[in-house]
Amino acid sequence: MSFKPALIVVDVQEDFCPPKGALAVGGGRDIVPAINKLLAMPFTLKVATKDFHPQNHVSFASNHAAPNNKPFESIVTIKNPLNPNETQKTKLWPDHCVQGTKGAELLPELDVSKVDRIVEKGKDSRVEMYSAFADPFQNPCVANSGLAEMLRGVGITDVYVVGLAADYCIKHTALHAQKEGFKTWVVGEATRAVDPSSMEEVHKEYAKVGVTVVGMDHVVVQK
Ligand code: VGL
Ligand code: ZN
Repeated sequence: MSFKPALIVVDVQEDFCPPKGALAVGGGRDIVPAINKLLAMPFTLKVATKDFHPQNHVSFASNHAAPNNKPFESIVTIKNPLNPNETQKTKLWPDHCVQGTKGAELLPELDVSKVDRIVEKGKDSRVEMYSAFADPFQNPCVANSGLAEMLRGVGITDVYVVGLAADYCIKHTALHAQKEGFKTWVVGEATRAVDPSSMEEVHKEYAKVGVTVVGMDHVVVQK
């Protein structure tokens, strides 16, 4: 079987980065040199994703009533809008990556000229969408970005995931990619976590399903 790797650069956006991001991840900007190095390599396809929410998005604490509306803390139950019998518990955040705002923009230092496709996610106000592939509902899924079809369309076998945040969108995108049948790799140095203390648990989840964390020196684009 031929080896065709894709690079998925997840949510390298102003709102996830110091100094001014609404949901700034510690060291978020520091991963750009590593990501630019990867973007210079001959992956079969290079995709950048953007968290791209409408102002009325369900994950914004500002759209919920007190007392269960504390950003970074409150957990709310949301119903599948297509099937009220299916529910998900989800965390609330400060308003972030609102469509059309500065916070939603990719970092200017990211080498976007090397990116083949941009995928916007989290556009359906009714559902959270950490995975760049789809929302977490299954029965049925509510928002599919088309990413899996895009990757299969060019025969991708392996997916390398980098970007922000390691414990949310990276984790869910990597687990989803592996489940979709792509051999999935996460480049550790090219990610940062909202809560670094959660990463041990994330790595255990990866080990269980076959997602592999690699260093920059072990990224392979040709076999
Ligand atoms: C993300 C929290 C809320 C992420 C997106 O990109 O990891 N985290 N929305
Ligand atoms: Zn978001």
